[in-house]
Amino acid sequence: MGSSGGGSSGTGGDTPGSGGVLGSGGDNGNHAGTGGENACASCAPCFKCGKAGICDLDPTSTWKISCVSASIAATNLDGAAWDPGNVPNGGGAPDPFCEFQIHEIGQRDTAPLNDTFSPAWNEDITPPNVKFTPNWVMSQAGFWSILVADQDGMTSDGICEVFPPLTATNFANGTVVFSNAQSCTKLTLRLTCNE
Ligand SMILES: [Ca+2]
Repeated sequence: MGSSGGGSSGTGGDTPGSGGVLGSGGDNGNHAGTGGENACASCAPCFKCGKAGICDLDPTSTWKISCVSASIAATNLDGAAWDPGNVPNGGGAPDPFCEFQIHEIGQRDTAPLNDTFSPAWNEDITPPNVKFTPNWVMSQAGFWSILVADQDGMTSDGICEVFPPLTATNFANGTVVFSNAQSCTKLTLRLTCNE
């Protein structure tokens, strides 16, 4: 579509309009306006051209969430070693795993890593059976959490749990870092466009 009687003519459009041409940088003609003022440069996957001509988060796009890494305090909140010396993988350091959990939908865990205070999982923990979109995860704030726990055979000891209300800025940045949450001195998550 061309701008009708448009103000300043842009350049770079590929479709002549009546009385004008598409605005500069209009992507496939979708954002041609008078003078091209609403034109975006091409937007990255999971983002779309917003009103101000800036690429905004597409709230219906599909993402995945990964647990990247954590730094864990030397002892638990009671000041005790995570693992006593006489258990499998004992000797003080925990065997941490990271989990996305949400009420009534389920959970998804990383594998536990043996005997480490600085686990680097880099594993996808996107919850099962849902389309993980910004709209969905923002609507579920408070109902889901990220849990880091020490695997102790049939049971586990909590290390930290966070209930982040993710924001558009978090998605734009990609990396989400928590500091000093219970016994996690640091916990890093990553949001990745999955389209
Ligand atoms: Ca353990």
